[in-house]
Amino acid sequence: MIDRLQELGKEALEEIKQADTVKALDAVRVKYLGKKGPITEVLRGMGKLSAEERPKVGQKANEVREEIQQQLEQKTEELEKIALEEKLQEESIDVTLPGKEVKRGARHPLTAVVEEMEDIFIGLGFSVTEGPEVETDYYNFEALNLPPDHPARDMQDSFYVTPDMLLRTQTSPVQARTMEKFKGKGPVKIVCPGKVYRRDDDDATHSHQFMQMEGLYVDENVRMSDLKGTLEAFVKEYFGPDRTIRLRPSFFPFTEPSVEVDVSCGICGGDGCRICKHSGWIEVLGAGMVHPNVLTYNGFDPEKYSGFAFGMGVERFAMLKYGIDDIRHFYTNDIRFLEQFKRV
Ligand code: 2U9
Repeated sequence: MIDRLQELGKEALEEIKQADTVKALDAVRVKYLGKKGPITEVLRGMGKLSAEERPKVGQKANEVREEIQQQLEQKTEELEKIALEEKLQEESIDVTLPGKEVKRGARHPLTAVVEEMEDIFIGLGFSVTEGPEVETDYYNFEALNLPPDHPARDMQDSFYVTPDMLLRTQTSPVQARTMEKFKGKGPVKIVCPGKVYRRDDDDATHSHQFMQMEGLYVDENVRMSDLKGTLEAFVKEYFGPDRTIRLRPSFFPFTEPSVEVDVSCGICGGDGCRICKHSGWIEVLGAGMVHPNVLTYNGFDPEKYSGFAFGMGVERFAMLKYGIDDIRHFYTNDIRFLEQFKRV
């Protein structure tokens, strides 16, 4: 029996030596030291031994067991050390390698321009208000004094969704909705930026979808001079302090009187050049005093209140400031175009 134990010990130590993974070592442990292992088997048969043999065999069994145990521990430690070293080697980072370039995005130029415009108007006491892009015929036209036979209401000029609903053609319905919400009590002082839609053929200066920024100020004693001062302050802040504006008479159904607003040319300083078509002025805005009918339709008493309104195309302002010659650049998403506005 002692020989058998000796043999088992030798076999186990050999297998431990051969094992090259922790898993393989575990299998050796189960094989030799497990409940069903050969050493346990030998110990179970000790009952049949003489009293003289029994302690000797017991002692040998314990020795063999301890030896296997100790070798297992030592080998486990070795293998774990090797595994750790391999892992560290695998995960090591070469800090001298060049880093991967992280491509950073940027605001779309129209977003940047809208935000800049908003900031200027906020500085002049306006709040920013937004509204739905799919509008009812009522808010888009009727509340703005556009009679049913007005050419702008032609089905051919707007994107109608149903006979009564359309993609808004201007942001003015947001002002109409806001006035209604204020229930005839001023002041209302808001700017409304957003997308608008018109059935136009796209070319260098027209887009069937574009952005507007409109403004409305309704209060007691609001005058044309307030309109002029507000727009002048805005233009100077947006284009630069050396720029001025001039007003020319015009017509819009929602304002009376109505004006067209020009800004002095930034290229020639007003002397006349190719950009301003030799006039020294560039048309940038429409505006006027809110028509009494519009005040009434939207719940304000025209005897007590007056107001001014204005509207502008955001793309036009962006094109003039950054020298962009085609409105379609804003919507074709050419990265070479967009990248130029990273710092704007
Ligand atoms: C209410 C009352 C009045 C908004 C106005 C204009 C003049 C105007 C155009 C400029 C270029 C549109 O983008 S564009 O084609 N806009 O000329 N818009 S006054 O007047 C309002 C709006 C709402 C309740």
